[in-house]
Amino acid sequence: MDDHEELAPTPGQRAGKFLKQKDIIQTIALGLFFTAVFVVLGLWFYPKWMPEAMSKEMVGDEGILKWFTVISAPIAGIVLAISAESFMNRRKGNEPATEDGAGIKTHGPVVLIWSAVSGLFCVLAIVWGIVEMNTWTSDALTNAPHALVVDVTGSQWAWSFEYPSLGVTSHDLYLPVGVPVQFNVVSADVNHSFWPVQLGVKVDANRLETTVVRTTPDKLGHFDVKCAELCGLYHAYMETNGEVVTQANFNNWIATAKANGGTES
Ligand SMILES: [Cu+2]
Repeated sequence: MDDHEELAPTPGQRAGKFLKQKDIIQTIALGLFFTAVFVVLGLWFYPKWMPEAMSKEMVGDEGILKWFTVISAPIAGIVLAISAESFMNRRKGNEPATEDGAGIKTHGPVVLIWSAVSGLFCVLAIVWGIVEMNTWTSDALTNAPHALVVDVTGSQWAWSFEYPSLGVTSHDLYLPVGVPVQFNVVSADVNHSFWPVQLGVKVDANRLETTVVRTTPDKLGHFDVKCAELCGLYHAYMETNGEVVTQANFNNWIATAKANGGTES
């Protein structure tokens, strides 16, 4: 007769047993592998495909994209690992299953950890966003008195730019390098979204409501101006040319536009 009672396994023993299973070891290994792949993609590969940063705002935007790829890598990694492991252990052949597999049960601690981690990411995203936005706002306010004002109007399906202090209107967006710029964005018809890509700015263009957004281009060269809000049939073609030029070239451009009666296409 056995007179000592069988003790229930401790949480440590249960975890040890769980981690010794072949499919669990494989899943963890795959998870680490996929995580490493996503980290490499986030830090090395994606940045090569990102548009050139031509303002501090764009450098900030790209930094956020990069780091969010990295911190979400383990989540994508583990989800992909579980999918891959399930796929590798799928039933093969034509014979139907003779019995059901083990049922999936709710596991309190896992639900708790998963919710806490997801919640933490959301809080991190919100705090990061608020800090970035505050930095931009205080920079913008410092720059506001000597900013070049450009009134941006979106319409189906073109952008037009008016420089009220200079008496010039254009369909191309010319900006002098190193000069803070304030865009007053509005729409003449439906909702559009003003997106000078390389300047790291994207803001909705609404009818009857002006939205102000600011940046300072710090690199010479071409940038793309697009519409980022589905606005009708030719939305995809609603893009135009942007140029960051030297102050001298900007002055020449303005002078030429004025000589042409204040409009430059
Ligand atoms: Cu559009």
